[in-house]
Amino acid sequence: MTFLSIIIPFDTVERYLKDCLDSISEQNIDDYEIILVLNGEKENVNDLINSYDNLNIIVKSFDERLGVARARNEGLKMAGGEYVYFIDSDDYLYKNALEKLVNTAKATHADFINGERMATPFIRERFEERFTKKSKYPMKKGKLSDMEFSMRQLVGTKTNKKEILSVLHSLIKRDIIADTLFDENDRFYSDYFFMTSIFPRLNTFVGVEEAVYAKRNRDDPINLTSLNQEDHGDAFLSYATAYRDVLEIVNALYDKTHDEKYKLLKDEMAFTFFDYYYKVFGPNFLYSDDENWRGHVFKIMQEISYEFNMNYLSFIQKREIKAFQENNIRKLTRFIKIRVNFKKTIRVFKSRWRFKTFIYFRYYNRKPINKNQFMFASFLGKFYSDSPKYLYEYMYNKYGDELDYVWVINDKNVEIPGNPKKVKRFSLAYYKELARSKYWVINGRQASRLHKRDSQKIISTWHGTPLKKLGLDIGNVHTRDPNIKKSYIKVAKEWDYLISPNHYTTEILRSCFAYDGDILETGYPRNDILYNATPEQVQKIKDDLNLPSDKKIVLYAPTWRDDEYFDAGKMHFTLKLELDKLQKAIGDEYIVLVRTHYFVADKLDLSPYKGFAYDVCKYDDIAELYLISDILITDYSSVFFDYANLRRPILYYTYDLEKYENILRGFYIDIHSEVPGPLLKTTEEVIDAIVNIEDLKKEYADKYDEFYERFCSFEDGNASKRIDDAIRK
Ligand code: C2G
Repeated sequence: MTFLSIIIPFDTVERYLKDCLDSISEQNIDDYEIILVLNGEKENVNDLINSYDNLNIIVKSFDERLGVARARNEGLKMAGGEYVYFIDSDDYLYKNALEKLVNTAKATHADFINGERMATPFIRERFEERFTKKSKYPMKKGKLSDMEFSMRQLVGTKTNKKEILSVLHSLIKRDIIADTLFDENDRFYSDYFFMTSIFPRLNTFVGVEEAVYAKRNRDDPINLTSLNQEDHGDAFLSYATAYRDVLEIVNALYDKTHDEKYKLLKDEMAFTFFDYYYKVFGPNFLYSDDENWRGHVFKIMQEISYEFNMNYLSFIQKREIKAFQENNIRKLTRFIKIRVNFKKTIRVFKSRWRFKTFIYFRYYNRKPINKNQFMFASFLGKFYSDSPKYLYEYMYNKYGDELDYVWVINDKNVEIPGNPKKVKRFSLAYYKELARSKYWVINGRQASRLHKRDSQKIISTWHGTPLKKLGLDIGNVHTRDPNIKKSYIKVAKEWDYLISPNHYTTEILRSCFAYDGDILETGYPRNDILYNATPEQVQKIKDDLNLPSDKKIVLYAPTWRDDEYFDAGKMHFTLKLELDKLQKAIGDEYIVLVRTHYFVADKLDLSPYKGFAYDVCKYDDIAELYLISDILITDYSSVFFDYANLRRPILYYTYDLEKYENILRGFYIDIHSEVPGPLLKTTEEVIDAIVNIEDLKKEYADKYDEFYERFCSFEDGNASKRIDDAIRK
């Protein structure tokens, strides 16, 4: 008899399945079968599966989409192992995680063996890297018994509170499961009822330390929605309701059997739930004015409140829980208010940004506004560049000292004509100037915690004609903030003018930010220079950069990848363009300027290509780089829409097109047929294109004209003037 059956339901996202299978193949286990249930018609996945000839995979395919419960049931029907183990195809295991469970099973023959599940927004490599650094993970057993440790993980860990009784990452004896199945009608909570059904039959529990399962945050293709992403109020209600129902089942089991394990489980569940209520939903209760919702929550909380073990609670917490039991909403609200305000006050003094925000709202925002003051910021204060730069220069030339100007710039040594006041983003001076500037000119989203005052105006220039999906149009946003989409809407509501370079962008901006304010279809100030620059100016840019004058210039400006995330606003980037080959092939005639996206935090080492490849990542203004270059290589970055104003050749180095298009973002236009240059997959193809650039120009001439007409025809070097006319009217 096989020892272990691993059941994996697969719906979409092959790359995730690859992570999953890779992580299993790194476990040192034998005597197992992997039952992979393919949910719907899959073409490429077979190649992937076939590449694992070291794994014993049994594939069961279905033509229709089954849903996770049905897929697991199909797997269960085939599972012949002594133990069954469930893992989702988009999750993966930390090293040795399953191996540890299996070894424990072999040593103890326990009915139920589990390890810790951790939610993670990271791609696999980053997770491991981060996990290794953070000593506080995984859970430590401390004084807990095997059973307590196992129960705690069964109910939810500190990083993964909203999972009740998950079936994931546990070895369960096959004969105990017998013919129990998942409820196929229950899309979200099928785990709970499966677990509570088999629970009475489980006698021995073992929790294994440092056996970690990485649960991929949010973009869960099988369960589709995660509680995290739903509306907070509804999420809480469904969560609380499920909790109450499961608690009821466990309670009934305890009443019937007086078996200690049910009491343990119940206490753990109530404890986890209380923690969640106290930190997240108590405060929500306070802020909600939806009486219906409050009524429901109150009722459910009242029922659950009797389950809390009061010995674990503090004096204040006990009184709050009693308020539920006494049916006293007013008293409850008062308690929550006191503790929430107390916590807020403490927090203000605990972190610098909170303190500054506090000063901003309470002090600076009550001072008069300077109606002649403009505050400009580009790319989070990282650069003096983009449309804010060109609008500023236009206004400064026209109005001089009649107006007051402030620039948000993190490096105060950056030279800015006209000597405006410079402030570092999020410094105290920044908040002060923000509060008194009548106009904010920004090229992205302002921080959502800042609100402009009624008479302030925000001119949002945005920063590019979108190719890749933006804001609300993105299926799954890869960040750690579950409410990011709400924040997009809230932030855009504060804008007074939004600048658009073409009709196409206008429509997208309306939908991706649900924006219904004024849109000025003026073209981009940042592109004015592409029409107005003199040959002397262009030469000066080259000279300032110390570039050889006898070589032609290729600018390589790729965008960032949502999954290469390692910290807020910081991304990894791996250079896939093989510069050595490029240098060999075109080095006599060309040099290459390499410029990564401003989110990318990795530093490039171009020293091996000295005299051929130049690092221009820190150069402020990419428009100036456009002006000096003869060819642009990009991928999915909006840079090519601007570059097309110069009518110079554009190549697309899209080595990861499939992933980017289908998994990470999706595009607004058909990149395969609508862009004015070739999509290239390898360095060799890039070289070939550059060598034959004259032929390519001819080949793409008509497409380029069409493209120019559609995306660049508003531009004529006067966008800044048009904006100034409109806002100063
Ligand atoms: N940029 C740059 N260097 C790069 C890439 C981008 O200086 N290597 C600048 C360009 O001005 C570009 C802008 O940043 O237009 C936006 O970059 P994108 O690569 O398009 O990515 P993103 O910041 O996600 O902007 O609607 C705009 C885009 O769709 C979203």
